[in-house]
Amino acid sequence: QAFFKPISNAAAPSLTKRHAKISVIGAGNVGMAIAQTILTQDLTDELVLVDANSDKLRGEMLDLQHAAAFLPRTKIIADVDYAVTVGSDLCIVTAGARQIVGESRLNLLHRNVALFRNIIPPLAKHSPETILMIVSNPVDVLTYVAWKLSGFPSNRVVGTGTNLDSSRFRFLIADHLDVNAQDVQAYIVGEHGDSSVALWSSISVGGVPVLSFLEKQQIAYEKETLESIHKAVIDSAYEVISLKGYTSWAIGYSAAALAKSILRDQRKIHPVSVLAKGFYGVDGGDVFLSLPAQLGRGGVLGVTNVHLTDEEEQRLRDSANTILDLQGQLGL
Ligand code: 6V0
Repeated sequence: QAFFKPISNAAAPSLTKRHAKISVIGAGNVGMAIAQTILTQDLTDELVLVDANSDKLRGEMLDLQHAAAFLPRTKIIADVDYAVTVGSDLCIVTAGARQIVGESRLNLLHRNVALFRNIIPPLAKHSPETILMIVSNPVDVLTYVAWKLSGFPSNRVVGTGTNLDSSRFRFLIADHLDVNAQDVQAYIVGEHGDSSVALWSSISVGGVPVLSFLEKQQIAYEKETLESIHKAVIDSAYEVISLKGYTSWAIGYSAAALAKSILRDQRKIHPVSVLAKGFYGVDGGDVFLSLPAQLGRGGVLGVTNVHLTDEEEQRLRDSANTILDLQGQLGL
């Protein structure tokens, strides 16, 4: 006896109904923060977790499943085998090796490239139409590596890049001016990390361009004050890591916001790592770095034409060269 008595003559469900599937690779601090934000924001019908550590993976899956009574209905599955990701609309890669004390950044990169050789080809094989979102660090270089290893068109490979740096930037500016961070439009572009570029010339609050407002009101502002806010953005990741060991919540929200723009075709503009060749004078080679890009169901739809000062454009090219230098040592 079935629990429900079926409705007689019910029509079969429409096969054209959208069914979204997101796979998160790496069930560590970052992968789980992303997974839980995706669940609470009701962004997908099916959430898949993949990790190399099967016990941790099963534990995380069960722990999330046990919240079913409080969450939008989502099928949560997990497996060490990539076959479970088949037909994903979006694959978010957070798997990464941890830096060993004394290890160089380059050595860590080589280890992460080796991991990506085991991760990206099976993802691409099981979901040839998917969009790849890379979170693992160094995110710009690894987004390039994922693009190369997947053979996907560049609009379907994106790195979370400076989306997180920009949200830290907006928080600090909002805190400084005592306004809502959602009213602050401000971008950090370039490399996610130390050589990132703050676009001061395009900051606005509630539609008011901040720098020209200050100039018109003849309010003196110190270049050092602005630079110290940018420096605080760069330092903030190191500070959180030194205090709690890793960062997770902000990258969780940041990646979920990108997932929403992509899967719901929001066509919002986010500073994310995209193939930057040909934009803003970046022409030294195939390099992924963050630019303000429009995201939708097709992935990266375009890059916006923000006005950059000569100094900002130069810094962006320097940021590109830093990444190209690293990439040149990979032999891909
Ligand atoms: P973590 O907690 O060590 O998790 C990494 C997970 O990856 C672990 O659960 C591993 O078992 C798993 N893993 C390792 N190898 C494989 C493999 N071959 N296949 C599947 N899973 C594997 O690290 P955490 O979650 O803190 O960080 C993950 C990555 O995100 C690191 O590279 C961070 O540097 C990076 N971050 C990137 C940010 C960004 O803004 N782009 C922000 C924060 C962290």
